[in-house]
Amino acid sequence: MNHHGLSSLAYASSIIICGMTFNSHAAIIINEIDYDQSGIDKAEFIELFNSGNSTISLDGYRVDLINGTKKANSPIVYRSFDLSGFNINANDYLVICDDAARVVNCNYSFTANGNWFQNGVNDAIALYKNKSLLDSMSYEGALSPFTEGDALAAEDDSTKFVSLARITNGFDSNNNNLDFQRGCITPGSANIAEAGNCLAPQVNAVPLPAAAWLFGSGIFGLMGFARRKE
Ligand SMILES: [Ca+2]
Ligand SMILES: [Ca+2]
Ligand SMILES: [Ca+2]
Ligand SMILES: [Ca+2]
Repeated sequence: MNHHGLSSLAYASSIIICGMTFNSHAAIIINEIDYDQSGIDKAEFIELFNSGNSTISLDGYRVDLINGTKKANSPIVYRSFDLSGFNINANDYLVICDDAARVVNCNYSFTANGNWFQNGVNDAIALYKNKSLLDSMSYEGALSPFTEGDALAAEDDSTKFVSLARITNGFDSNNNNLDFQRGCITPGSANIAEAGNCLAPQVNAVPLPAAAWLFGSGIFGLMGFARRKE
């Protein structure tokens, strides 16, 4: 097969991947994200939720973080989390963070020294099981194919103790703008809509053994650059 033929084949494959249907009944969903805090972002986290009625093994699951700004039509995965080896019980959560001393209920911590979760504009987060896209959202703008339904209007706010959270907790209609709004920071517990005054989140009195999670988790970071927005 000549070079031109290979390119055509790759192009056809990408069309099929982009046209892949979302699983509207995926039990594991992206439930809350916090990518922006005051000063250097050191308490960023991702919260997943098991909306099903049984424990689910995350073998083969991964979360990708996607930078949409470099080239409009070719978003770049800048960080990826392999979740193999973890389980989530029914109606329970899994929290991914950098420093477990700064994020309560963190299950999967690693060392990035903050700023590992880009602030936008138009970035995205996606949950896969093997090659199937189970759930995704873009933030601070649309980013195909990761925006579900309408692009989210709400943004994280570094001046308040807020995140982007599913309100109602755990509910996924596959429309980012309907499903997410600003919430008070609640890693590892049910989301609460922002109602004017969110209190500073609690942190772990006794941090989880971060190093043990790190070496057991198989994380691999790609191009972990980050930038701040004012
Ligand atoms: Ca950030
Ligand atoms: Ca925040
Ligand atoms: Ca979804
Ligand atoms: Ca939560």
